[in-house]
This record gives sequence, structure tokens and C-alpha cells, in this order.
Amino acid sequence: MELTEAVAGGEIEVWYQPQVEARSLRVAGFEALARWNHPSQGLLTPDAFVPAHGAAADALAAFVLERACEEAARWPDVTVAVNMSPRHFAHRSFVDEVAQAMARAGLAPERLELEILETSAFEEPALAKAAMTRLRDMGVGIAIDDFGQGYSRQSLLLDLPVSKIKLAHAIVTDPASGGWIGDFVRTTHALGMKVTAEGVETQAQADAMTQAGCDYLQGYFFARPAPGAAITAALNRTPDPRP
Ligand code: G
Ligand code: MN
Repeated sequence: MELTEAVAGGEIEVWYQPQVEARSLRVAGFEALARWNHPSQGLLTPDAFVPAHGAAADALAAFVLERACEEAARWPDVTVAVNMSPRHFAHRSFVDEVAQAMARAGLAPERLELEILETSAFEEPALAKAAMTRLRDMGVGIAIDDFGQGYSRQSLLLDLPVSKIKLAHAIVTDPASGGWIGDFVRTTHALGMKVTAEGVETQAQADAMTQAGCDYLQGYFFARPAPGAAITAALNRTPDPRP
């Protein structure tokens, strides 16, 4: 209830965290992250307020999607990734809602990516697959978020139109992962998908993930999430002219 009112009352802010291309370290895109500017508890991150299911989670995702499309449309050629709630993919109107948000903002579908948990594909498999297929056909990217956290089933991905896998922070920061991530990335590439390492916090982790073949890196080592206005200002800043 409180979250639904927060969305309606303008208490939700959308912050963005850069995703860099591993080889060039150029910023390739941003992940949109909800922040609740709570009247008494201060700035909250989603783990403190997002229920896994429910209408409030859907309303929040729809709000972030709308705002992220609007802001990204003002940015140069970078992608914007939005976290969708699992239930969303089972709504019959979901694909049309995404198409409308992009059209209202004037954002090309190729610049939008939707991040979903693998569990989304378990709930209503046929509906989820149909929605993902329509979105992919439009040019929208589909990324599997937090891969390696519990439910991961590579076999499931073989059947879905996924464009990217995001390796979970817990895997990226586990020194024991080094041995198998390279093989995993090679397999994923062979299936036509890209790989992002998320939650990269140190130079050593960035080097290991680049060495393993990951395409993109994201985490505090590169940048913390920042408000949209700060991103817009940074992207539009021109270098000082030399005297
Ligand atoms: O589940 P998802 O990957 O969408 O969650 C992203 C969350 O992880 C955000 O709330 C973001 O602030 C946080 N985050 C981003 N980079 C890092 C990092 O390098 N380390 C940790 N521990 N958390 C991070
Ligand atoms: Mn995410």
C-alpha cells in the first residue's frame, strides 16, 4: 500500500549505474535502479522495499520503465536496462505497455533492455516466452539478472530468446569461480548471448572477468548509481577548450 502511494506521490527516484564494455572500458549503457526517497527512513534501495510479487512491484517497474525511457532518450547512443517484476511477463498487455513507453519517449527499441530473474520464466512459461519473443523481434534486449543465484538452469535459457546473461555479484566476487566462468562465457557466446559481470568491486575482479571473456562489467569499482540528472549532465559535458 505504502509503496503504491510512494509511486503515485513522486517519492520514487530513478538512479542509474554505468555498464562498461570490458575491453575498451567505454560506457555502453546504464541500469536503472529505483530509490525510494522515504519521508522518515531516508533513501531506500529496492532490497528494502520491493516485494517479489504483487501489484506494487508491477507499478514500481512500470514507473521506472517510463522514466528510464524518457531520460535515456536524451542521452547519446547508450542502452538503458530496466528491472521488470516477474509477474509482469505474464500480463497479456505487457509487451504493448513496453512499446508504448518507448514510443512516448521516442526511444529506439535497440536501446532498451529488460532485466528479468530466471524465475520469471518459470511462472507462466508459455506467456513469458511469447512476450520475450515479441520484444526480441522488436529489437528490445532481454537480460537474465542475478544468474547463478539459486535457480539457474542453463537448459532453460536454451529455449528462451535471451540476449544477455548477468552473472550475480556472489559469483563475480567468489575466487573459486575463476575456473569455470571462462567455459561458461564461451558456451554463452556460442548460443549468441553476451555476458555481464555485475557487482564488480575491485581491479582484480574486473581483470578476472575480462580475462574470462565477459563482454560488460558493472559495479562499484567503476561507478555507483547516480541520479538521472547527474548522468545527463555528465553525458552532455563537453571538454574544456584548451587555452
Ligand atoms: O538485482 P540487481 O542486479 O538488479 O541489483 C542491483 C543492486 O546492486 C543495486 O541496488 C545496486 O545499487 C547494487 N550494486 C551495484 N553495484 C554493486 C557492487 O559493486 N557491489 C554490491 N555489493 N552491490 C552493488
Ligand atoms: Mn538488475
